[in-house]
Amino acid sequence: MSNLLILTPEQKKFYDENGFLHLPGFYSEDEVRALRDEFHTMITETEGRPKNMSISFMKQAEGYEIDPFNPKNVSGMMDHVLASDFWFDHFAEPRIVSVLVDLMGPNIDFHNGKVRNKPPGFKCDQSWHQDFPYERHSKPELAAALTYLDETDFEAGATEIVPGSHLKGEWESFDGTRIKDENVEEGSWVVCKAQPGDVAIISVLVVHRAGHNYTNIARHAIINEYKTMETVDQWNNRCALAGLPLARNGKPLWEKIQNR
Ligand SMILES: O=C(O)CCC(=O)C(=O)O
Repeated sequence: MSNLLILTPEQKKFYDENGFLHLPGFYSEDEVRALRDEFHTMITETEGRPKNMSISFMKQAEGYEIDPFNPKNVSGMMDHVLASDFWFDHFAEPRIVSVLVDLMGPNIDFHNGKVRNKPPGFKCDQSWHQDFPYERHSKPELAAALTYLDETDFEAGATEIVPGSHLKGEWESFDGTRIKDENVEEGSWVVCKAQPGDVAIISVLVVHRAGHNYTNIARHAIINEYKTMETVDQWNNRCALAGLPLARNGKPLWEKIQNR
């Protein structure tokens, strides 16, 4: 009998072997509508937000239009979880926390949350990387949950992932974080083609990169990261709500604030 809360044994095995797990349609159509509505409000009403919710805007790329869903061309936000109860519920809600319990163990804490958009013409210069050197802990027991709000295919900035790369530990980098293209074998990666409401969980050790967006439609995603209670921060994580306990002994701790 499986002790998993929400995932199938096959999904858990896939994650253990590949270092990521794509969960198509994790959010229902109604939930995606609510996510997109709230997201639109967050990226258009950017004034008067908490000071440590930092917001980045991308200059309109030459030859590309502005997507009316993202009229200010917001490319990123750190600590969007401070924006409203809705975004607290999004990272803390039992279903997503249950996924992390199934993948990482019974005691889960929040690590940090951000918005990661790819406006039309977005070029990713971050290259192949593992998240671990950016957020070092005593053990690599962290994972990111990417919630996609748009159809995101190869030419639209899809996330690219090297399956199984987490099993080789830390890869050599040329600047402390980024991995040279030639160290990633041609054809060894997969393109995570996503639909609105899909979630991808990626291990902190899996090699991945964000693609470029060659379309006139902006691509929007939320990236919430989680850690085990047992791994200790060595990065000096000052992100909002870092370390907040989310599950203990295999039980998610928070109900939706908005249902109360
Ligand atoms: O935006 C993406 O597709 C990937 C994000 C990423 O590489 C990261 O945040 O480390």
